[in-house]
Amino acid sequence: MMSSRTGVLKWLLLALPMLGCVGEVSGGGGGDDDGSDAGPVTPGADGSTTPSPDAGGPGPGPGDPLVPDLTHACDPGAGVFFVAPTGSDSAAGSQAAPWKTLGKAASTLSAGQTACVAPGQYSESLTWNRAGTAAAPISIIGQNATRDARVVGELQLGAAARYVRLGNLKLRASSTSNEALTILGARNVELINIELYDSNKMWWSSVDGLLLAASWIHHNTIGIDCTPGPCRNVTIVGTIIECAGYPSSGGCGPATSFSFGGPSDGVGAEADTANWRIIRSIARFNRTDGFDIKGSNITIEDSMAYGNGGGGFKIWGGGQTSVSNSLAFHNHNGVELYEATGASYRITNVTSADNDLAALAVYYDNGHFPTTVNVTNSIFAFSTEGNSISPSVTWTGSNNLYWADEDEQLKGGTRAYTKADVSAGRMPDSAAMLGDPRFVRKDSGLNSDYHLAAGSPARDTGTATGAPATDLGGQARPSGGGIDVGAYEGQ
Ligand SMILES: [Ca+2]
Repeated sequence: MMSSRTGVLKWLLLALPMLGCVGEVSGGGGGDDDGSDAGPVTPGADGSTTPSPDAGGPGPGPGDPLVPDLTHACDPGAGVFFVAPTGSDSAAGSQAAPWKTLGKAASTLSAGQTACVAPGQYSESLTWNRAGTAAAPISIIGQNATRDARVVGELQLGAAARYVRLGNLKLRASSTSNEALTILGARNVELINIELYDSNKMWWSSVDGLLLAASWIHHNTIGIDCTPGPCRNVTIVGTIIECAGYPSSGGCGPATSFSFGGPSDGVGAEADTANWRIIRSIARFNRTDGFDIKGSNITIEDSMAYGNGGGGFKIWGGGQTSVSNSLAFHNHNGVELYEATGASYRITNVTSADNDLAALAVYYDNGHFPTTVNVTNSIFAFSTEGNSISPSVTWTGSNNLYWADEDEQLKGGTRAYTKADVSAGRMPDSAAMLGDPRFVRKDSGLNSDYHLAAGSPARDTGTATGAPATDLGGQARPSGGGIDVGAYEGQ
């Protein structure tokens, strides 16, 4: 089973957006204490399996400037200590005489120092409350990028933790700890190449300054939960968040029953959240929403949300919030926004297709607030309903391609724009187009390829205004006769 999942996911990452043969992600043995579940998704872990943008999918490319390089983190030298299952906490912490626990490292290391963790299992819970500096962080790093250093228990970054880094580790809750990683009050945290599974959630609250890079969050009750917050200045890059709400013994797959809300989001950050950037990341096969982020100034780039039971990209706090170069398919709603005070949402070069309800919906939560949604160069296709907007929404933008299953392509309150309205130029966004986007491959499951076939009406019909210089696959935009509409630029 494990190797099957490994194969599927590695293939998926390398081949995205081909997405062939992915009917289901088969079950893994994530619950085993011996850690034999090596884990398939190691974006950034090694050159051979790192999905680069050129490979056509999210994930950090080699040398991604947003992903700290841990290659030499464990090189022996001044300030580098060692932890091994065979060690002793009364030892010197040298390579020849390593410590035994991460707890010893967490209570000993000071600014600029690193603990290198040897392969093996560490069954312990600990609170890390030390402070490094911006120039000299404190690091606890697994020796190998394969995450063969496994922690079973609860690792808590406490309120005094500053400039701390965790890398190359596999984390899961113990039978008594419930959580595997909680970040409560810490500042300036870096989590690099972390796998977290079989836990309640990765819990963040009162967090300011957090980088989650090249990581894999899977088979938890919630993937990442920010409750009650605040969680500010967060960057998630090259990370896959999947299978929330599924036990690790049961595998997971694309949602077949769709729902609003619910407890098992991939990312559930619904309180006091601001200044987030999601880049080259995937939320998929979560029982409810993919990315559910309520806050201001949220930016999503080069990312995917698919097979989630709720909204793929649910972004709903206001501020200057944007989704660009991203793909949503087979969710409940592809992109789900909400009215909010001062909200200005910008959707640019997004492809949202094959969603259960709408490609894009704008709802209201606690009353109506004037909300602007600027939509440019985007494809809304093959969803059951047309885009749905609540009455206080001003719909602006240009060069979008509409192809919802029903006749109404944009609707809400007293507004209803049919296919004829699109064709006749009566849409509130300018240069709107109607037509089958002619994806390279289209089927009823997850085997569609959302690149544009030759002759697609989305080819060369976009506007250069605001269009990213590369597409979701890292290819140059424009190519050919002009900017393409949607997440992919035909080459
Ligand atoms: Ca083009």
